[in-house]
Amino acid sequence: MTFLIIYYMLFCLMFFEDISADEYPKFIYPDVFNDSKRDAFHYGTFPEDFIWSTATASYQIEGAWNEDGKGPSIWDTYSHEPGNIDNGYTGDVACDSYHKYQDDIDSMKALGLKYYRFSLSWPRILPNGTIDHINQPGIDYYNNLINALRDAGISPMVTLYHWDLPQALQDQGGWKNDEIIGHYKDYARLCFEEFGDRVGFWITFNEPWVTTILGHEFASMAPGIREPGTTPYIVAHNILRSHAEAYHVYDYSFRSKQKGKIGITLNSDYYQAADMNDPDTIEAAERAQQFVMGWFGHPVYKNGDYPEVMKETIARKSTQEGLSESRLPEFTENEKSFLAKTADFFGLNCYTTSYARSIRNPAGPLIPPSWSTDQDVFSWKSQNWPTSGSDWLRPVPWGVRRLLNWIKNEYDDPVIYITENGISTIDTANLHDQIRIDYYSAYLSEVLKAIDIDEVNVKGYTAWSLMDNFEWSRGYTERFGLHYIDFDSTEKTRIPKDSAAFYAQVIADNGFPASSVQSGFNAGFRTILLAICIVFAII
Ligand code: PNW
Repeated sequence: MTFLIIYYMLFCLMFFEDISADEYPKFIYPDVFNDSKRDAFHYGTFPEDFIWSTATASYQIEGAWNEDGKGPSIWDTYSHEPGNIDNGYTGDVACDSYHKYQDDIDSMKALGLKYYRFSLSWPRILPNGTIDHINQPGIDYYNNLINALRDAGISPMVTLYHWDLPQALQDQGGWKNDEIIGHYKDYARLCFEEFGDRVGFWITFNEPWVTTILGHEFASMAPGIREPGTTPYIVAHNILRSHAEAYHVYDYSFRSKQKGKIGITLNSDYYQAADMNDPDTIEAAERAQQFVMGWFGHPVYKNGDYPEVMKETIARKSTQEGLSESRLPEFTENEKSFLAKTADFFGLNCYTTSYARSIRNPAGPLIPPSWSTDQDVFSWKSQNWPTSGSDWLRPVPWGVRRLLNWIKNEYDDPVIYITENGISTIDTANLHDQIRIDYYSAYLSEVLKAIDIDEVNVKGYTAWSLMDNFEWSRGYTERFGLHYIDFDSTEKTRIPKDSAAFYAQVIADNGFPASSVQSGFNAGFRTILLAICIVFAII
């Protein structure tokens, strides 16, 4: 009789386990995002040929800022200026990847990665920015890195410009001076010549919005210029024209032989209308999206020109300000056709979401004109959303799915590679980063919904970042890495966090196959129960 009771209890327990396994984990952030239609975790696998990658950038990891003939970049200058970076940190040594790139590759191998996104330091290759002087040790460094990656079975995705402009070019006006277009074109051609036989993916620019707005309006990034109103629009204009030059050089002189792809990486929050019943608010959210992503996306992926709403708004305000021309520069017809459709894929960096509503009483004449005020949009983040180590970043998983759909609809269904996604924690030696596992789980589940349900053409995903690194103005206080680094140590050992094991499993499984619904614990536990039941049954 006792046996029968125990047997029955065990049987019930097994059944109960089964149910709870099916339910788990339904919501990653159950207290905040628990709409079962919108937020339920989506199991499944990614397409067969899906690309899994991690990313870094030259200034954030390399160190060796003045070694082997490298010229200074605007980030060397900016970080050496007291007061610009938290705690006076610099990228002088950073992760020391200039010397320890093999350690980076070893950690990629442990993750099971087949792709790695990194950037080239322009002043390491061209110390004064121009091809008048090529720094051979710089070329050698990237050749060694690329060859070692390929030996490890890892394909490089190379960003030409991730913000570390040669200081010598900044001294001539940087992105404000349109002579930079020719220099960028020369630099790009040299990189295709030197490395293109082994590089399948080229990204011309990383996040031009950051260079233009954070670099030239807010001054919170190098070159630290605060000239709102016109300068950011000129900077963006020159970046776009440079992008088009690089695309055509590749297309005309290298594509047929090297058979790679070339695109650009744009960043944006998803802008959610704060009131979906108010047309004015919906319009404001769309306007914000156009001012951030459309600014660059519209010319490159549509018709070589800025979004209508930007052209119209900035022209109108410029007239009100008494200017004879719009602060937003115009492309000539030739430039438009040269710029339209200059990307083989859409590189997307997405981290977070904002609410948006329109500002009904736009800034008066006392407020100087700026990109920020041109939009007539107020945007903010809900205090209810989970937090991170960065004030600008709150996890909002459903936002990435909406942003992917926005891109699909706006730009005629392009191939999309997510070239960055990730979350920060504040500086800590704690390797148990459940916050990062939650973030990646939730975001990847939404990306998979976009692929499976919405048929968005997402072909790859890149985690930012392979390892903790120099987080720009925040120095080493904010950490995005799958690997922890003690920046006070000379070894700078790359130590995997829990999120590294998690990401390795996602890569190995190519997603979240339904069988992984049952955690290892549950599956093991149920096997033992089953065995005991059988023994009891025999008795
Ligand atoms: C990206 N924002 O930058 C960059 O591509 C990386 O180099 C960087 O480390 C990573 O994201 C994390 O910050 C951003 O304020 C910096 O909205 C700031 C913002 C967005 C992206």
